[in-house]
Amino acid sequence: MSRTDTIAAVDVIVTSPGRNYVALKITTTDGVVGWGDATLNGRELAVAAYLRDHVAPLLVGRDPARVEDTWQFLYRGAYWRRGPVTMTAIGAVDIALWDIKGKVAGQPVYQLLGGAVRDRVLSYTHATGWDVPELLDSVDAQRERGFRAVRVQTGVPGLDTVYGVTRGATGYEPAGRGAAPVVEVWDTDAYLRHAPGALAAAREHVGPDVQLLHDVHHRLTPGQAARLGRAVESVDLFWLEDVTPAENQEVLRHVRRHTTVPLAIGEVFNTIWECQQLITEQLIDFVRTCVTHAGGISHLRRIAALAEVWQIRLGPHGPSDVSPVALGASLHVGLSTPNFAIQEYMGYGPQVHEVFQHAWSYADGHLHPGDVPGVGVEVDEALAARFPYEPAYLPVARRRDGSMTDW
Ligand code: GCO
Ligand code: MG
Repeated sequence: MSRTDTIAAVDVIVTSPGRNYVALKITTTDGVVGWGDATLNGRELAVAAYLRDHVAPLLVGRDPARVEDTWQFLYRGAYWRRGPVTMTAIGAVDIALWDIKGKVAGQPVYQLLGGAVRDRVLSYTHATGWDVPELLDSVDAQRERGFRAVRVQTGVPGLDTVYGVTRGATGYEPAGRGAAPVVEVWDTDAYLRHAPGALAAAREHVGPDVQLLHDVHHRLTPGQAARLGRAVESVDLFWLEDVTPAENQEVLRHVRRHTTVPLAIGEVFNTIWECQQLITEQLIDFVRTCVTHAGGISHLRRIAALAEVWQIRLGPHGPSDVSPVALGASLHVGLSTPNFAIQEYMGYGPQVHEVFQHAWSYADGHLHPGDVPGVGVEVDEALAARFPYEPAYLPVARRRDGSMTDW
C-alpha cells in the first residue's frame, strides 16, 4: 500500500436475499475494497443509519491500515459506549479494514493473525423436530452431511411454536417478515417436563461419539436452570446454551453449584466487559460472542485472549442472521486462535450464496475460511440491489396468562 492510501468511500448496502442483511463496503483511494457485516436481526436499519450518518463521514480520509486505531476512535469517540447498534457498526468497520489489510498484503486474514493453529474449524449445525422421531431423523440427516456436532431442539407438547423448531424442509428462520413481531406462547413447565427426555433419546440414538448441544434461549430462572442441568447430565452435552437471561450474572453461581453441565453464553453480548465476570469467575465454559455484534475481529480476539487465561473456549454465534462475511471473519479467528472450540453454522439459502460469494467452505463437519487474500467474501452488488429490504422482526413471547417473557 502506498503511504498516501486513504479511505475514499464508505457505502452501506441493505439487501434481502431471503432475509435481511446489512453489508458495509469500504473503498480506498488505491481502489481496494473491504467488506464488513453489519446485520442486527430485526434492527437492521438502525445500524445502517448509524454507519451512514455517523461513521462513514468520519472514516473518509483515514488510513485504512490503522485498524486498531480506528476501532479505538469509533469506540471511545462515540462517548455513549457499547450496545448492540454501536458495536455492530464498529464490528462491520473492523471486519472491512481487516479485509483491506489482507488484500493489500496478499494474505488471508488468518495469516495476519499469526497463522493457522489448526487445519480446520469444527462446526455444529441445528437439528430440529416437533416430536422425538422427527428430531432423530433430523439428527441423522445432519450426520449424513458430515456433522459431528449437532444442536438438538424439539417441540414441546401443547405448544404450537417453540424456539429453534422449524416446520417444513427449510432451515430455521425465526424472524418473520411483516410489520410487527409474531406473538408466541411459552410454557416453561411443559418445556422442563419434555426436554430432558428428548435430549436423552437423542443421545441414545447417536451413541457416545457425536457432540450434542442444546439452546435454552434465555428462558429459565436459576433454579430451573440448575434442575435442567442436573436432569441432562447423563446426556453428556457439549454445552447447554443461554440457560438464563444473562444480565444478572451472579445468578449463574447457583446453576454452577448444582450441575457440571458445560454452559455457553454470550451471543447477545457486545463487548469484553459483558463477558468479564462470566469469564473471570468461571461461570461459563464457552463464550458465544459474535464477530459482527461484538466489535469485529479485533474485539473477538481480545475476548478470546481473556477467556484463554481462564481455560474458557470460544464457540461463536453463527446464525443465518449474520451474513457470510461474518462467518468468514469468524473462521479466520477460529483457524488462528488456540482456545477456539467450535463455530455455529446454520447454513444459508441459495440466494445468499449468490449475493455473498465466499471462499470459506464446509466439508466433513468442519469449516475453513479459504486462502484468498483478505476475509474472502465479496458481495455481488448488482444482485444485492435486486433484493430490497423487507421489514422483519424476531417473535416475542407471552406466557399462558398473557404476560411477556423472554423469547
Ligand atoms: C443461536 C441463536 C439464534 C438466535 C438468533 C436471533 O444460538 O443460533 O440463539 O438462533 O435466536 O440469532 O436473531
Ligand atoms: Mg443461541
